[in-house]
Amino acid sequence: MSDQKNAKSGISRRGFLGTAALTGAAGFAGGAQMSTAFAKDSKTKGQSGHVGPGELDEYYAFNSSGQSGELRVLGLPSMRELVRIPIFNRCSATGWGQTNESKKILTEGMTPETREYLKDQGGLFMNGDAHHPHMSFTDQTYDGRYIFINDKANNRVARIRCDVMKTDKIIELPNVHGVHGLRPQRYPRTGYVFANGEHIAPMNNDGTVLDNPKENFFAIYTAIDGDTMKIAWQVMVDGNLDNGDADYQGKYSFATCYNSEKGLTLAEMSANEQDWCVVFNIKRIEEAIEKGDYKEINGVKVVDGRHGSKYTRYIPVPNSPHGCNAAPDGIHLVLNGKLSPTVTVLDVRTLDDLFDDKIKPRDCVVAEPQLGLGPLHTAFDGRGNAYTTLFIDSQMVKWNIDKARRQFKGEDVDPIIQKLDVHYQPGHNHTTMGETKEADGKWLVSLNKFSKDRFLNVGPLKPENDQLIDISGDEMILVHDGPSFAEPHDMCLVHASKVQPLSVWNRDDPMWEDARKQAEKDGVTLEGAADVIRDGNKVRVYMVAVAPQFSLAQFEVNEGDEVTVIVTNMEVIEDLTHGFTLGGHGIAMEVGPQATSSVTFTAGRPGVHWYYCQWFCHALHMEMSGQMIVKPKKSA
Ligand code: CUK
Ligand code: CUA
Repeated sequence: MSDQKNAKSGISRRGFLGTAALTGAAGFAGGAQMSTAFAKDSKTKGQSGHVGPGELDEYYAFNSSGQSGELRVLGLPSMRELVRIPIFNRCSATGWGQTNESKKILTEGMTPETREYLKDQGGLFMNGDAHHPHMSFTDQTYDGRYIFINDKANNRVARIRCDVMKTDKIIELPNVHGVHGLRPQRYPRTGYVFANGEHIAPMNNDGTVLDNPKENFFAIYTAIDGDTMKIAWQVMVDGNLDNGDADYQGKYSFATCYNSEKGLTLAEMSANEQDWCVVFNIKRIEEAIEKGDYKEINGVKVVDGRHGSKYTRYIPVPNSPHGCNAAPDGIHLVLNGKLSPTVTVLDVRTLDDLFDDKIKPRDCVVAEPQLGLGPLHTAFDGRGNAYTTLFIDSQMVKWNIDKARRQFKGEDVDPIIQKLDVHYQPGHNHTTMGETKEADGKWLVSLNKFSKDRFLNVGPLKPENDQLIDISGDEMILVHDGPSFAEPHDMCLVHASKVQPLSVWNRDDPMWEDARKQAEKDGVTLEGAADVIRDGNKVRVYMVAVAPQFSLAQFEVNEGDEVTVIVTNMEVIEDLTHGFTLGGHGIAMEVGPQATSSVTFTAGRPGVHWYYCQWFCHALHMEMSGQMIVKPKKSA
């Protein structure tokens, strides 16, 4: 199949994508009649998605929440939401963004420039755009340590601890504008977390260079050390960077580019019939860092990976490619054409020769099947089949990688096995364990951007639709519609056996290290505290929560004092969370079993103010309360 043909189809569809799909008139690819057929099928054959009362799901689904800024944990196949993990957002339930513990995590990885910018604006970003959650790997499969996730809005990468399902590190990436694609290294372990800078900008973006994007504007690829959450190195590249993945061997990583033109307008960005996939040679980049072949920019070692560099290769791909997905066979990488109806398949075994200049970039392409309109992302079943989302066609297409290779060589075979209507306009899709060597081919989730008529009308802002599809048999069968709020982009489907979360916190957890150090200085034992420590106009109020009481029923401060309340939950049994809410002060925090949480505020309102536990914990939960007495300045 010629690139010419692909490119033509891409161009002919560009108008469609621009005028219809992207303006909200999307979704007239009729799915109604098909959905009835599949709903009936799902009752009669295939696996059951039903998980009865008291039964547990087989998989965790770590679901990004896009512009909601958090991570949602679902059970699969039930698609029940189990918990939400705040990351880049502000959370009313847990106090994320307000407790001292969360503020430390939200601020310690900020660049000095951001810290300065936010100084008079509360000190924190209040939003994030979380796209790509992925679990850490050991030896090509999930190891249950961490989930890493990007914030496209404010150039950050966060790490979530899987033992407590809480965010423990957030770093801002200097030199980067819009962290989009994110993937952990698969082998030998994570290791690096690779993050794509989506937007091009001047390297020193201080206002001294404002124009001539082709000459002066670049995108930055970042490798973060997942263990320390420090930046290991960055690579400056031509074009922009969209999605990415890493290989199964620990040698190469990849990023798609949809704006090789370095354009500003839509017409400029989609002018070329081919953009590319950038391949990063990890070993050579590490050698460059060792030898000193880099520039230090804003405190980071930046390697030059532009055209002609020995650290990168640029493989032409039609047309504005989006998703980038390594197959569990450890051999194939699928680049999803978006404006081309094709996906481009690379064989990673050819890459050594490419870097040694023995072959040309397009010699790495071993298949380029035409699948349908708007291919965005691909998932795998571990049996040699791939599943690609077709945004414009509103379909999931199942195809066979080997057949696609044979077709590419000229054999008369059709790699497409089945097309299933989804509802509507799918972006990412995910298979159970599908990005690991343990891909088990049981379930597929299609993250559809539009739900239109699939749920009760909730007004103009409608949910997205995460659809569960049984892929265990020869045929894909639609099993479940799952509404979700703005806006899951990506999901990570992990077998439950890989993750062993705690039920109660360990008292020596580093999360409240600062509170513990302060308590020691104050001569207070957190685990048995009922103390008010005055330190000038700073007051530290230490208390313990055991249902249904706080150890302090009352404390007194002066108007204008800076008050820190430190609450330790001494429950030893699981599922006994307490909280601390201070009325009229905008203060609320979660205190999990065996955890300490703290919050600092100014006592600005003289009078009597009740605090209470807002987590229903006991028959006498309503009585779990106390009073803060604020003495007015004149009487103090
Ligand atoms: S991107 Cu959203 S549909 Cu941010 Cu992973 Cu493709
Ligand atoms: Cu403690 Cu409610």
